[in-house]
Amino acid sequence: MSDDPANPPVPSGTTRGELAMLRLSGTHSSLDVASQGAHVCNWQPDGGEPVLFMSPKSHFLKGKAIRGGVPVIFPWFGKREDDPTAPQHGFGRIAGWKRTRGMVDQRGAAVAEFQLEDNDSTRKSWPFSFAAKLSVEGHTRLHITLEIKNTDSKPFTFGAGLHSYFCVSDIERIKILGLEDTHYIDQVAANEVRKQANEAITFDGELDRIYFDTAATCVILDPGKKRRIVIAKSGSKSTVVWNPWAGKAGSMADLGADNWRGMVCVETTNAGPDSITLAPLATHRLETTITVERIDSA
Ligand code: TA6
Repeated sequence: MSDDPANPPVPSGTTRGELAMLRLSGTHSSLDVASQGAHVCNWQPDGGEPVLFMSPKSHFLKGKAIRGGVPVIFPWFGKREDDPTAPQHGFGRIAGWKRTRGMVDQRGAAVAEFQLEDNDSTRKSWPFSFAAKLSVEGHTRLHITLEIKNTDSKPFTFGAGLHSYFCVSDIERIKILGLEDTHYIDQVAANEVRKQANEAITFDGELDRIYFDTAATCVILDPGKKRRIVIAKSGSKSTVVWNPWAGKAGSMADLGADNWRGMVCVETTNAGPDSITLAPLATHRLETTITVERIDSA
């Protein structure tokens, strides 16, 4: 059971703030998922600490993005070039998804499924018919799949992401492995394209990068928590790494100047040049699998 103030235990079929929240306690881990955004808010292996970061200042209000967990980004990543009024990261994370499954299965895995289809509101900002399904399994690992089906009569192109926030001991003490020698768009340097040296990613200030042409598994090495978090993926050729640092965090009401040290985002995405074009009736699957391994403090 979570004793983390940012992730108070919630019984299954309950609410957090204004949002319906499903809580499932499997044989190996517990899982909280909000129906708004089909948003995985907490995954905690039994006997371990929460793996996903949740800001203690996060709102749980209808129509507002949740600051932490795994926001579902769809049908665009970041800002809309053609419509500055459109919500950043699309409507997927703030829409009301329909829960179609929620149980602990016979293996003891906590499993849930959510569906979202186009409606008058979505078509106003994105004039296409689609069927989206978010599946999550919390067991010895956390496995999340976002399926997008084109139910329209014409092709469409979209961006997407599983925008995972991870709990870390201290952003200045962790390393991220897996993106060595990989090109990235540097979103804190006028979107310049740069190349990661043959070394791990470390943090000494705001960092916001869209690594592209990469299907690599990433590892968050966290000696302070004596653990490695392994993030494997499929259906994605881009990985976004982000920490806002003190300045930007201080300007974010739902994060605050004293919560940025304990988080890092390593996001499984179709972002930047990795947008997806689907023909009618075609489906795209974006998957992330998160595993936690104990290490001796390095
Ligand atoms: O994680 C990459 C990013 O696009 C950053 O630029 C930052 O904006 C972050 O997403 C959070 O976005 P949000 O709309 O949730 O504040």
